[in-house]
This record gives sequence, structure tokens and C-alpha cells, in this order.
Amino acid sequence: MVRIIFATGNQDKMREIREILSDPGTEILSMKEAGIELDIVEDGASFEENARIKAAALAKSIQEEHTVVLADDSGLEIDYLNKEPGIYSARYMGEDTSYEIKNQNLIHRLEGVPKEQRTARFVCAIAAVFPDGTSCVTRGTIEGYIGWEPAGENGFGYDPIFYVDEYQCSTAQLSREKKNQLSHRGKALRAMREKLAGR
Ligand code: ITT
Repeated sequence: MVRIIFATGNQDKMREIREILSDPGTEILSMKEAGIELDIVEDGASFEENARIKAAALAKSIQEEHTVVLADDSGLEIDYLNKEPGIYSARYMGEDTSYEIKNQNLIHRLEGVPKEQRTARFVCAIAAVFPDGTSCVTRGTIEGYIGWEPAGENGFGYDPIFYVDEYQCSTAQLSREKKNQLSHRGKALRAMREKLAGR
């Protein structure tokens, strides 16, 4: 049995992580479920660095022999806005500002911008720290564009404004299964699962 503790306080991420990684041979716990409370300062310059910072901070407080620590750092890059909000996606306009407001603001900043310049991507870096102290990172992306209005009730965060060409809808309009199949998080987690299996 592999035991994984995820260094995240984001319940929506945690739900997707369970959907993507769930396997009878793997026990997946959030920090909270493991009884650990940590306030981690994410001061890295990239998704990978921030994922490593979160995983390392949690690994420090765990002494269990068979536990792998994982962390997810992710966000939305909008090309027309010089890749904003990027690594500041959670903090964009303040952590306590609703995503309704954040999403409306981003749409407003793209007013009059044609479709070919509205390109964007979600990025996810997953970092692992193994019981022997070694570590690694995987990365996944999904390409899309910012729509003209929010749509859909599934997903979380910026999903209602992020549209995928292939399906002509936002990632908040995709089923959970479809989003996980296509998403940055799905890709990065499946790459990490390969690394775990190879150990
Ligand atoms: P932890 O650091 O505790 O994991 P967080 O929410 O602060 O939680 P991040 O610093 O990685 O996480 O910020 C990621 C933000 O990017 C997240 O809050 C969303 O706003 C956005 N985001 C990431 N993945 C997303 C997805 O699949 N759909 C929509 N928005 C997403």
C-alpha cells in the first residue's frame, strides 16, 4: 500500500486528485486529514519551484517510512496579459476575492481582443518527496482561450472562463471525467503515477 499525503489546503484540487489517482493500492490523504497544519510561504519563481517548496515543507514534518509527499502548484497563463495571473493565480485580486469577480475582471481586461489573441493555458506542476529524501517534479498543461462570458458549474476557480477549442465549451462545462482526462492536473498526476510505479 502506497501512502500519499498531499500538501494542499484546496478542497477542489483534492477532489480532482482523488478522482485521478484513486487506486485500491494507494491511500491518499490531505494535510488536514493527516492532522497536519502548515502555513507555507510560496515564494518560488515558477510553478515547479512552488510545488517543490510545498512538498519539502510538508516532508519536513513527516517521519513515516512509507509515505510519499506530493504537492500541486497550478494556475492560468493568459498570453495577452503577459502570462498573468500565472503563479499568482490564487492571489490574483486578493485570496478572498470571489472567482466570479476575478473571472469578470479578466474578461474585462480582454475587451475587444480577438479570439486568436485570447490564447491561454492551465499549468500544473506536481512535486514529490520520497521517503528516502529524493524528489522529482512533473508538469502538465492544457491549451485553450479565454471566452467572452463565464459558463458552466463544474470544476472551480478559472474553469468558467477557460474554453477548449475541441469541445467548444469551458472546462466548467465538461464532465469531471472529461476534464480530468484533458486537464493540466490529469496529465501531471498521471506522469507522477508513472514515476511512483517505477520505484
Ligand atoms: P494550495 O497551495 O493549498 O494547494 P491554492 O489554491 O493556493 O492551494 P495554488 O497556489 O496552486 O493553489 O493556486 C492555484 C490557483 O489556480 C487556484 O486557486 C485556481 O484559482 C487556479 N487553478 C488551478 N487549477 C485550476 C483548475 O483546474 N481549474 C480552475 N482554476 C484552477
